[in-house]
Amino acid sequence: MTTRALATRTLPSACPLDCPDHCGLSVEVEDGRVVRVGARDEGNPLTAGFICGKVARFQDHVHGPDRLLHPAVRRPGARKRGGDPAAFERVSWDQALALVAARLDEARTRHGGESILPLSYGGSNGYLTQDTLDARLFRRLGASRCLRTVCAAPSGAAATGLYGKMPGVALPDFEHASLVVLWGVNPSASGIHLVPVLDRARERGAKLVVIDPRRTPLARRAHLHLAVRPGSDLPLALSVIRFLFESGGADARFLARHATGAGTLRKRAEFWTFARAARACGVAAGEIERFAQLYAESSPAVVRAGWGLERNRNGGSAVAAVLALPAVAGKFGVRGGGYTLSNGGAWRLTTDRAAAEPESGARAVNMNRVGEALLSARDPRIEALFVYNMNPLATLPAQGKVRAGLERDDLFTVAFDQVMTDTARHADVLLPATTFLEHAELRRGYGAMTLRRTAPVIPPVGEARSNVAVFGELCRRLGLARPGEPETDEEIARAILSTAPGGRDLAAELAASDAVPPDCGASPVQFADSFPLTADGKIHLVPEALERSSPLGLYRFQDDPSCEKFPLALVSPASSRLVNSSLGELVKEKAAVEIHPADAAARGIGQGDSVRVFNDLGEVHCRARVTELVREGVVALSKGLWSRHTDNGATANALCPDTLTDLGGGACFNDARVEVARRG
Ligand SMILES: Nc1nc2c(c(=O)[nH]1)N[C@H]1C(S)=C(S)[C@@H](COP(=O)(O)OP(=O)(O)OC[C@H]3O[C@@H](n4cnc5c(=O)[nH]c(N)nc54)[C@H](O)[C@@H]3O)O[C@H]1N2
Ligand SMILES: Nc1nc2c(c(=O)[nH]1)N[C@H]1C(S)=C(S)[C@@H](COP(=O)(O)OP(=O)(O)OC[C@H]3O[C@@H](n4cnc5c(=O)[nH]c(N)nc54)[C@H](O)[C@@H]3O)O[C@H]1N2
Ligand SMILES: [Mo]
Repeated sequence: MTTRALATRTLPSACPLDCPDHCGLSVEVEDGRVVRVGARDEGNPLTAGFICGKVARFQDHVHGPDRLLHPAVRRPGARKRGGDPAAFERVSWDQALALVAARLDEARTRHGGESILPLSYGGSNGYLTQDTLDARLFRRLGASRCLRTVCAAPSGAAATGLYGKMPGVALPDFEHASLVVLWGVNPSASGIHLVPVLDRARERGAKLVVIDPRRTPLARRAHLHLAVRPGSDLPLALSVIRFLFESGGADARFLARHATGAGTLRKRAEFWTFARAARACGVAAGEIERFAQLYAESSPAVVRAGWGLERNRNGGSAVAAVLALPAVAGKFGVRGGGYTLSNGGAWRLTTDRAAAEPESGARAVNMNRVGEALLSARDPRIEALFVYNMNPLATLPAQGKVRAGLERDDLFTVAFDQVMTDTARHADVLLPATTFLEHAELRRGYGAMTLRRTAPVIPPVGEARSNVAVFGELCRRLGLARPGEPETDEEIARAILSTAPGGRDLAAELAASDAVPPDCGASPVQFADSFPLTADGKIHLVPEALERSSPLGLYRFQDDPSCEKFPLALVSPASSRLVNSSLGELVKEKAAVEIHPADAAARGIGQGDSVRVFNDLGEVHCRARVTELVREGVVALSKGLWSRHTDNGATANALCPDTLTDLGGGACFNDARVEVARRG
């Protein structure tokens, strides 16, 4: 037998997964298969040189045994309970789409469009894969509107209210800072390209402060680590604001010129002495004072706010207070000074023209309450659920309710995904989706300030189809397509790019260049190159809209929900193995809950013991990892785990309440309060 050397081709791509970094990728392809994914240096200096361990094995996701290769339908009579992955039989695309179209049409005719609920979030952050033809389909059907609040809703509300989502300090510019504050963010897992930048800053003498209940890898190297209790960032930030005003560290001239609401903010912060903040946060008052002084005296000082601080009852006000810090202290106007949250707002592109259909006035369903919505009888009841770009059973709060909803045998569920997820196992119809290596994409980073277009590097695996193809076809089958509307990837991309303000021809720029920067440039200095995008160009420290929508008013602290029965706070942060729940099929090891030695000892729990983590919502059976990496009173279990990763199939989300954040209707994952006990 002769072996033929296969030609290897190296093709460019870019990662659209939900991560700030937006890596350029170099993909090696052999015989239509991806064999290696590595870094590509052009276009985004932030990510040059290396990529994360997850995407470095993306070929195992693309060509792995869990990949959905063809459409399938639930066998007649096969119940949903238990989510048996063998309950499906293969059908053709024509059969699958005919069935989906018929059932959507039937739900609409018999119960009204609102009986249909599309459910999607950030599986791909690409512009083409969300809010384009899917929006056209569901808006024209009059379907219930899904509020995408599972992440960034409180942060987004705060950032919009205070600054109109002003672009932040570019991540490579952190190198110029003399103080970096990592607030509720763990770049070592969730955006790894910031780590070498921080190393360089430290080599130049920069100080690092980390505010996190866990001793993250960067907290271990920090000059100061404030291991706050989850949900207590608001008092912490307010105590620093109070200090700045009282000690002369507030920049009165800057505030007078660029901000409104400083007086009200000052009043609301007055109560928060270091001693009071220390009690709320569970850290020493002296440590808080050290931080406040360091912040007051350092410039350039940059705060990297993450998403860990938003996922609780005080999340919106906490983010607002943290973002107010650089305004109060006058930290803007120098390279490496200011704040960074999401830079997604640097791109003022919308998908409206691609959808070609205005948002409908149909009822809104907050995705954090989807379990509740699926189980409630409210009029009309949800009869058809269409899940795409999301794995809600693994990622939404109140997992018990979500599971019970998905187990409804009278609910018609479509799961459109790349692999057999926990959610997909409960579907009536499975539709196989392409990955970004198999379809065209257009994406901006939300950390890196770059926009890129990518072409597929391999043909679709099996019979997988792209979101654009599937939603376009469903529009046609349901008689909802209209001639002349954008339909192809190219037409949709052009429609989106044409929404660029200021008459920029982004399509032409992207044709000529690998990656293009936003209007403010790829490394703007705040208050030199980028200014608040609020209506009057000012910072609104107490925006009226936020004041009205927070339950107690902005910057008012709500106490910790722990109780005697459930004294431990459970946090469920990003892990370096998964992107949310994506790639979970590649993780073979079982999960462990991290618990502090003192908390473990008090419960007779030893290293590696089988434990039960529980509260009134549910319980998770897994191993214990006894470690000082979590503070006392806090336990940690990664987000995004699949049912296969625990002994009883439930994950952290089974313990997370479906209460909502003070702003934006966001998820309160880190308000989960639990007890842990040894099993067996
Ligand atoms: N590898 C990997 N990268 C990812 C993701 C992933 O799943 N895996 N997810 C992506 C997405 S969607 C997002 S939103 C980002 C999220 O990434 P990050 O912004 O880093 O957010 P989290 O991982 O949720 O939490 C960050 C840190 O906040 C801490 N924390 C928890 N509660 C609190 C609190 O109340 N106050 C403070 N100060 N800290 C708290 C946690 O211990 C954790 O170390 O990462 C993105 N990048
Ligand atoms: N306990 C706990 N849970 C959390 C969090 C937490 O802090 N704690 N954080 C949350 C956060 S930050 C977020 S952002 C959410 C995210 O939650 P999800 O949006 O559910 O994100 P993923 O788990 O990555 O699931 C995305 C799915 O979309 C699929 N997909 C990817 N690309 C495409 C495509 O082009 N077409 C189609 N049809 N499908 C595609 C992927 O295969 C994957 O199964 O999870 C949240 N869940
Ligand atoms: Mo997220």
